[in-house]
Amino acid sequence: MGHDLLPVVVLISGAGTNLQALIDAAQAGTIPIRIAAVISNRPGAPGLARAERAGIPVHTLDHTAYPDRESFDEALQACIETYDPGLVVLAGFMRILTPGFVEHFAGRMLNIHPSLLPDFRGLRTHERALQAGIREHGASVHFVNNELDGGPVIMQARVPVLADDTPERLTARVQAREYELYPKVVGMFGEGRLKLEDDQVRLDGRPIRAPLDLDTIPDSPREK
Ligand code: NHR
Ligand code: GAR
Repeated sequence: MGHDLLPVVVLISGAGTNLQALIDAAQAGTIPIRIAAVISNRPGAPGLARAERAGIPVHTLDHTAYPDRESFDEALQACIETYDPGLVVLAGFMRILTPGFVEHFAGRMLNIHPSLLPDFRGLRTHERALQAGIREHGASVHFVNNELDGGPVIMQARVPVLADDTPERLTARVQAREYELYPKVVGMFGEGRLKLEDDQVRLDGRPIRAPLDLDTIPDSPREK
């Protein structure tokens, strides 16, 4: 116990509150990972200070300094590779990644998306969910592939939409669950329990036939 920590590189663009949840879980020893580095595409992203405070190396690769997406992604890949991570985690990372980059990290790159996928891919999900009048919303963690927000979903957290909701209140309700959801999935990946094989998510070697639900996760085999 406490050994064999999976090196993880986290990509951010903003506040880094999901990064903070991962830092806290790693520091508490509740998930077997080590955050090897944090990289932001936005100079001055508040999440960078969270990493620095935790003693984690940080890098800023400003996408506006690159002539095209391919050259940005090549630089990003080179920076990530210096840490030889077993997992790349997108945590509020706002740049669409090119096919070459995605293929390089296939099966070892996760994203958290603020909706119950496949509903509301893309941006401004909370606003769109309210406009659609749905009763239930949430967040999803998925393996990243070249279908934007369309990679195989691993686990979801559900929240109710309330009658008098505003986008702000709904966002806060979803994000509170994200801070449980993302460390849970990253921890399971770190334990070697999650794999992607032929576009199929496997938990403990068995294909999952639907996304897992944070509130009803099966026990790990050794706990049975
Ligand atoms: N890249 C690939 N290839 N596949 C995915 O599933 C990805 C991805 C990169 C990021 C996160 C995603 C989300 O959870 C993500 C998933 C940014 C945009 C976007 O439109 C869309 C989806 C996501 C992140 N970005 C604009 C762009 O031109 C810039 C928007 C901005 O800077 O505010 O890259 O929602
Ligand atoms: C999170 O709610 C995440 O789900 C969402 O942005 C927020 C990032 O917050 N991600 C996306 O919208 C990806 N396009 P954070 O920087 O405080 O973790």
